[in-house]
Amino acid sequence: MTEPRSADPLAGCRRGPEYFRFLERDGADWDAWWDVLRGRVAGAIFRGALTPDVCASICRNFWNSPLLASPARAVRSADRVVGPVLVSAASLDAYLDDCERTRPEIAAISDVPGRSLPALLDDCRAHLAKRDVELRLAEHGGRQAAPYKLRSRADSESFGLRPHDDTPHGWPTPRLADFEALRIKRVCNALACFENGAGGELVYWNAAPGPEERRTLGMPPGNYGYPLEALTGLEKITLEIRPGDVYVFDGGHVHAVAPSGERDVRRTTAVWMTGPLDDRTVLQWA
Ligand SMILES: O=C(O)CCC(=O)C(=O)O
Repeated sequence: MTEPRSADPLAGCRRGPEYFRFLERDGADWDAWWDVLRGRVAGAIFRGALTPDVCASICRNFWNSPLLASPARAVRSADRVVGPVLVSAASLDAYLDDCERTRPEIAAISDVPGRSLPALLDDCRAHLAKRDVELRLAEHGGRQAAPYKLRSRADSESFGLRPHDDTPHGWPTPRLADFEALRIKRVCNALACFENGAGGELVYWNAAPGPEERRTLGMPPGNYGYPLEALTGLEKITLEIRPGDVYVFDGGHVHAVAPSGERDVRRTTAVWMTGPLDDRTVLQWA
């Protein structure tokens, strides 16, 4: 069977079945996480890694946060964010200012009874340390990035996030050129879901476009979303995302958040980026 003509520009950037899949586990499995970071498999999802009580407490803190009142740097009006938004920061210094401004509030929102996200990240750090790999926050000029941001999206009719990738090809690099995170070998997205209604799945296409494919599609450097026509006919995974799930995936593959099936949806997550800087260091930032 011939592929639809529109899928041709991305035909050369597919991966085989051993790679293009999500490992699915009940609870956290840091070996699986490590397999994603070192490029053995596209993604991993840990179902119920956070308990319903932890998720409910974090949501309560998030929706009551004083920093939510002015989501000045949110990318779209439907977003509610506590934490920095790197891609829309005016400069690296402005981003780091935002990291420092929001750090105490992010910690306070996450500080709930039970095993919360910081405890899970400590486990991940300890697991990597056993492999002689240091997990640390990305830095610049002695200042540290945020560990994650908290974000809620409220779309009901359109994609919660349009198809995009998170490689540096799509970043506004001149402003951020000196950030060490730009030098990582593989960009991975990591998330923890605290609440979600119907819909809002992660849609993940078998295409990891590089600069050449982006040029063929007519996408200038820094362009964010892929045209939907370019994805027609491509293999994809649609992954249900539930409260309590923690997941990580290769951010070089085109991915999107599906529309919600509800009128008044809250899809609230912690979001961060991670990836290996070298054989001994994994960076984390938001
Ligand atoms: O919310 C998700 O499941 C995916 C998030 C994502 O693609 C992003 O933040 O770039």
